[in-house]
Amino acid sequence: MKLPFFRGFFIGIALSVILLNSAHALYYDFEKGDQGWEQINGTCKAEKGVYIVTGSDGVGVLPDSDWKDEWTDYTAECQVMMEQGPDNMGLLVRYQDSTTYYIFAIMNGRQRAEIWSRVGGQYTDEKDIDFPNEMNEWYKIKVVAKGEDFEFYINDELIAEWSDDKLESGKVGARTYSSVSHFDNVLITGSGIPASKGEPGAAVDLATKLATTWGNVKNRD
Ligand SMILES: [Ca+2]
Repeated sequence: MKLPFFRGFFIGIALSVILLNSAHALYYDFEKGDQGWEQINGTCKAEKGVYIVTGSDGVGVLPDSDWKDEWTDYTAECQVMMEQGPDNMGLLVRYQDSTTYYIFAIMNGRQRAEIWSRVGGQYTDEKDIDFPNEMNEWYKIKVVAKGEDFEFYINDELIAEWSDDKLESGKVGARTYSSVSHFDNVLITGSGIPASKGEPGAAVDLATKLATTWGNVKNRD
């Protein structure tokens, strides 16, 4: 009578491991350089374990070789810190080229967060949210993109939701406007996105544990 119970128990654990870790990530911690990130505008460099973007319209994006256009829905997050202001630092999603993307930015000068679109060079201020913020302080910003629906988080708190259909696909980048800003721990999860070496959660190690667990389950037969 005990065997079926234990078998179910172990299968349950194995399935939990699969479900908890099905979201693999692209992950950039910049500890060993820029990890192939491409400077588009302004000055972008990896230094002392962070990615520093400088300029009015300073833009760096992850390498094309890491990305597939079919990854339209994803969650992108990073940590940001403004060293010199006064304007803004932001995460880019659905980035298609140097003139076309969505921006989620913390604006130091205006003390708020702002959502912008830029399409063919045409900027639109889509949404503004009051958000007091300070120089030299790290913030975690996150965008969830799912079809035409978007969620925006700062320090894991949902601060805005928005729907838009202008841009259906595109990768992730970092941007500054009239600031020197630091970016770190860029993490992108979503369906089909593979595991990265060193990503939080160490998916490869868990896969090994999972195989062991399944082996144990089989041995119990
Ligand atoms: Ca780092």
